[in-house]
Amino acid sequence: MEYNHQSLEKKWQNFWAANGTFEPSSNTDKPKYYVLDMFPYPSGAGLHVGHPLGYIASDIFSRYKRLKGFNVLHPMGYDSFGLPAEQYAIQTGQHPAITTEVNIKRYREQLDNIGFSFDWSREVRTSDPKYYKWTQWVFMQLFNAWYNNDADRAESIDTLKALFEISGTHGINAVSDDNVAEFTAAQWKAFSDEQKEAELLKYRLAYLRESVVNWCASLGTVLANDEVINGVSERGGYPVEQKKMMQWSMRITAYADRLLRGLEGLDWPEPLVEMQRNWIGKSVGATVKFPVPELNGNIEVFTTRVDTVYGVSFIVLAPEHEWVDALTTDDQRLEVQQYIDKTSKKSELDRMADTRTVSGAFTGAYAKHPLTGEKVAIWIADYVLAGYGTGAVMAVPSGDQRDYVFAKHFGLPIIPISDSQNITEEADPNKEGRYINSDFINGMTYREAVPVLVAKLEALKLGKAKVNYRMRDAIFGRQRYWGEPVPVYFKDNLPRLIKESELPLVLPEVNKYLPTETGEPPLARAENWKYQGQFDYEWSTMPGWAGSSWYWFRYMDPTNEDVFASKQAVDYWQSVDLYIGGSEHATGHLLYSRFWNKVLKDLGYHEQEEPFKKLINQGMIQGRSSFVYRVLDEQGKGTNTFVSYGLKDQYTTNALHVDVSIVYHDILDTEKFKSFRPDFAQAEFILEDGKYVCGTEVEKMSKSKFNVVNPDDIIESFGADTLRLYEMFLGPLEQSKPWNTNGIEGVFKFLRKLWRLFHGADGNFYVSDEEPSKAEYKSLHKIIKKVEDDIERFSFNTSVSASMICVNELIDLKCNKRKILQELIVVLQPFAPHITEELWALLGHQPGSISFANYPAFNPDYLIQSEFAYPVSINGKMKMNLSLALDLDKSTVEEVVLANADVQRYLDGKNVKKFIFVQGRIINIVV
Ligand code: ANZ
Repeated sequence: MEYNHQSLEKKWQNFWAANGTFEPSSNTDKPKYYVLDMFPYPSGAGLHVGHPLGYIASDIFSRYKRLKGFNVLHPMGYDSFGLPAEQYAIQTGQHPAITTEVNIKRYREQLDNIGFSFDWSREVRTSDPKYYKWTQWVFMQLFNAWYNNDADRAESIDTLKALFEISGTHGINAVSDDNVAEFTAAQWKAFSDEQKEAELLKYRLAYLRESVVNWCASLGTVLANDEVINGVSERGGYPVEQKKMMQWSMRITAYADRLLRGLEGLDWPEPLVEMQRNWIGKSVGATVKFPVPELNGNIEVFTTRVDTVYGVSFIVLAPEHEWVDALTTDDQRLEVQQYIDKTSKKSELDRMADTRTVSGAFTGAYAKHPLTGEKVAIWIADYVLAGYGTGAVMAVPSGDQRDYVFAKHFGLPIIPISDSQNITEEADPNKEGRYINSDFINGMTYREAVPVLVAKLEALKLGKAKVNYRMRDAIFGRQRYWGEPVPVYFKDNLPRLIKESELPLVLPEVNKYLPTETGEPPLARAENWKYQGQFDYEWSTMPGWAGSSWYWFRYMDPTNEDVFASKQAVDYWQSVDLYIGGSEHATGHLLYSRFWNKVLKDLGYHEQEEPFKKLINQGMIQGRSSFVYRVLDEQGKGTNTFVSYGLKDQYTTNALHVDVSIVYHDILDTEKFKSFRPDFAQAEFILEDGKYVCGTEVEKMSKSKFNVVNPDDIIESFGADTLRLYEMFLGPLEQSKPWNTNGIEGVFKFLRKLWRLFHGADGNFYVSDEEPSKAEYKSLHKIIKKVEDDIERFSFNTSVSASMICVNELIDLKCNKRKILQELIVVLQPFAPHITEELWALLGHQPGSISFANYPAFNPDYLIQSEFAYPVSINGKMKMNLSLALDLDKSTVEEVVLANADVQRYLDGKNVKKFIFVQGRIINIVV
């Protein structure tokens, strides 16, 4: 029987599906292991060969863990709310639910073809009301919670209300908006219901407030900072402006320190951990107040260098700072207004990135230095960001580079603060400078000065120590249709939750997927969509990250209608042991998920501080594009002639992408090329050696570059097992690497060789029950150990090449021993599950699946070399090999060799003159 991948792979895929092979048992004393993939957004383009890379790796690991005796949860689902389906709906009027359904079907077929061991009975779809009911429920938990700094955890909002009842805001240590009121218990009790609600909203973990957002008018929505690249939207490249809007936000900043501390215990790639650290951006410093007598208040700044306070020569506010208007004098008003207009067009990222241009405007006003009492000019400039610290800085041109450039540009004073450049925390204490020009820190070093200054400012009530985080609260809303409705309605202009029993709040139908004429989000179009027939619902929907911030819990108990996941399921599966996905989610998804996980833990729904113990980022598979070279005429216009790569420098040409499916080993199929595009029908070719050679380049895999390779095509020709092995064989998992089909035949050949080990020369299945030789055992145990070690450290490419070597060795040894081959296929099963399943069945293990065999135990004794196959020569001519124990002495060897029947035949009765023996090397008989 020949190796027929097509029928064999389908057969086993159907078998696994029909038998629920990969549904983990709920009744087992096996240890659990949870392997999770970042679930895909089902796009219209389907999967290309780059997408399954991570899924193949996680599948190999899942299958390996099953062989190792674990009860493995390995689920898959779809992150199915998202912009592309909605953009398509806007263009075509087709409901995004329909587009999504079609795309999911296509994804599922493609995934099924690859033979993954997913437990599809647990599939989730974030756009399914049965799922988003629980996303809405999580939102409710956040709305009903506040962060108690004293307890360092979130608590029910009821405990805050109770504290207000007893002692008002006195002694409350909460994370909240800046503008919270101070009140006594009596005042609280006297508040109207609306006043109470408005005040509580400033503490809730999910809250509504006016914030500056990245508004993208063309997309009709607010974008997160990481969705804005160089001032335009990541998707579509539309302009983005800064705008103040009422927005739902999530108080992730309450968790800044826990998110930072939690990173310590995680087995994650270091660059990813570093990105999260930077994103959280912890800064230890102080706030300092600069009184403004005219306004009867203080400008507060945040500084990491309070020691430089004597070098302050001006103050800079962000253009959006709430005091700008009040401070600006009539003389300066026009200039200030023009400056504000100009900067409002720049995104925050642009403002941070732009370190070359110096710009700003003087408000005409002055503040008082808190220690010297001197006048300090107040400026505005866009290098100061409204949302960081206090949105105001004390400028020290002698200490800070940006302040220095600014002072030089506008001719502002530069006050020296020390006798040396080295006056920082990191400086060598021996060389460290000392302060000058300062009342009471003169002569001190940095380390001495900071506590003295902080104490002094605190005593004056003009400053205090402060830890700041770069991270902001996360905007939680989109003015779009295709997302989860927020389970909130408005009464007296205040948001209120609908009842839990009213979940899910189902996405209503609308006549168009666009904002209304008055600029309200699409949900405002829904007819008769009011809470209790009278109150408006929230019209924005949840952002893309809502559904993915808790989905790993739902897989634990996907059909439960009473809770997001039962206590029993959560206690059993706990958290994800291995998470594999792309590095593009380094900050967004992975921070939000960690945040929601912590909130749900604080509220008592589970006990894990972190959701993903180990994480691996797979690299990207890039495309390998092919090019043809169109000859240009004198006017630079394209002709109908195409010149082969090696000759192109003799002409003026224009390189064009050509579809990789009509190029074989870099040679163009010229006939197919003529039908590739109508204008190529008359194409003529200048060939080299009778062939048209294409140029190549490694680029992102994308339709527009004609370099997309569909896994279905590979599977059709070579099978899923070959695809799986080949994707791993391409190189280390974490690295990016180009797809190059040229090597795939080699992998396919390897599987055919494996198949042939189990079949006799007549093609029939045959294995021998004889006891294997030492050499055969050695080959087997080498691969048992190698694959185990490799899989444990996620080095799959080396496993594949070692397996190829092993099969070659066994072929050389003509091994067809059951005892060897049976264990070999268990080792290879995670990589090539179909062929091994078939061979397992042929070996007689029916019914059943190789998925639950035991990974063979490695025995190091087999690797110790105790025998050697000596080449035996007669008069220097090699005649045969003879295996002998390595520890035999010369006389014993001589005795054994000369007694051997084959040797006797070669000697043909001649007299042995000399017996040469080199231990572990050769035997030579001289006659
Ligand atoms: C005076 C000073 C002197 C500063 C000196 C630095 C060096 P981190 O937290 O490490 O990023 N700053 C404060 N708020 C800002 C804002 N909203 N936009 C732009 N810059 C802001 O850095 C904090 C430092 O960045 C603060 O310390 C402040 O400048 C500036 F020799 O204050 B410093």
